[in-house]
Amino acid sequence: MTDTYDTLLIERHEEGYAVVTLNRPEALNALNSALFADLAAFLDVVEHDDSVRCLILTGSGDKAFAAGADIKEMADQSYAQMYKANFFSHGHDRITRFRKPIIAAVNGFALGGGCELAMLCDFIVASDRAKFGQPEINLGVAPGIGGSQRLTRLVGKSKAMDMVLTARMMDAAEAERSGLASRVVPHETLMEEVRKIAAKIAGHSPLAVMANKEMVEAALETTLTQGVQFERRLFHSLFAFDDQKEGMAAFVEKRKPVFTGR
Ligand code: CO8
Repeated sequence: MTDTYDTLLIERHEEGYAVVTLNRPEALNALNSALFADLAAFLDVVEHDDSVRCLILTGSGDKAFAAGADIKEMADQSYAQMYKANFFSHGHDRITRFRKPIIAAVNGFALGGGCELAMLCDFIVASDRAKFGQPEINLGVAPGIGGSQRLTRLVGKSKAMDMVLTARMMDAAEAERSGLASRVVPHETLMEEVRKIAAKIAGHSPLAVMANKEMVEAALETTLTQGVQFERRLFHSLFAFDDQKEGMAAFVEKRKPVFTGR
């Protein structure tokens, strides 16, 4: 397996996770079609690779996670070109179909498409230097990779309106306070902290991890009653797996469980 991409750096770790680094530092990791194609291709590769049970997504360099969609690539596009290519929908949809957890390690600017990409991940751990924003209005446009919807669900209407209409940036502390980031850590220890989180997730039963992710995702798409019913049925189904027997037996026997993903 080569794991070689023009726009991504891939690092696999024996604890069961991989670090995916957006690697266009000269453009503050701006997201272009090639990058989304690479990311979709890598997700295809690791979706069925049992040695990778969690991903970390981060940006190269010290300044940005991603400073947005690539403005230079978009600037001269016509409506017909955008419509025909269904611009960025493939990348967006591929990420939403990915069944293993993705942690966004936001190491600097996460603006426009960069903020949207971070929100497409399962949760965001921010460096204390991170800055989040949806500044598309400055360019005469608007969010286009789900930002108006996901930001509103995460931080509520008032803050989302404030962000998209004024283009102001949120710092890491406000992002955590508002529910956009799950944790803020010192910039210098961001990757160390996120690696620990990824290793912890990778150590759980991969089936239980998948089910937990699926349940929380359902909360955004269903009524409470439907969501609780979905959770209950999925909970019951976990009793079909060896990992449930092992997890509960290990607790009773006061030992560490050995999960096999079966
Ligand atoms: N696209 C392309 N290039 C970029 C981008 C970008 N989004 N952001 C930065 N760069 C490039 C700069 O052009 C510059 O390149 P060069 O050296 O060749 O001039 C290099 O990165 C460094 O950037 P700066 O010199 O500007 O660095 P500063 O530290 O001065 O500023 C900022 C950092 C504040 C992050 C600044 O770069 C900035 O404002 N960037 C643009 C932020 C932005 O507007 N993002 C939103 C983009 S639009 C978007 O994301 C829409 C998403 C929806 C797409 C939907 C499709 C369906």
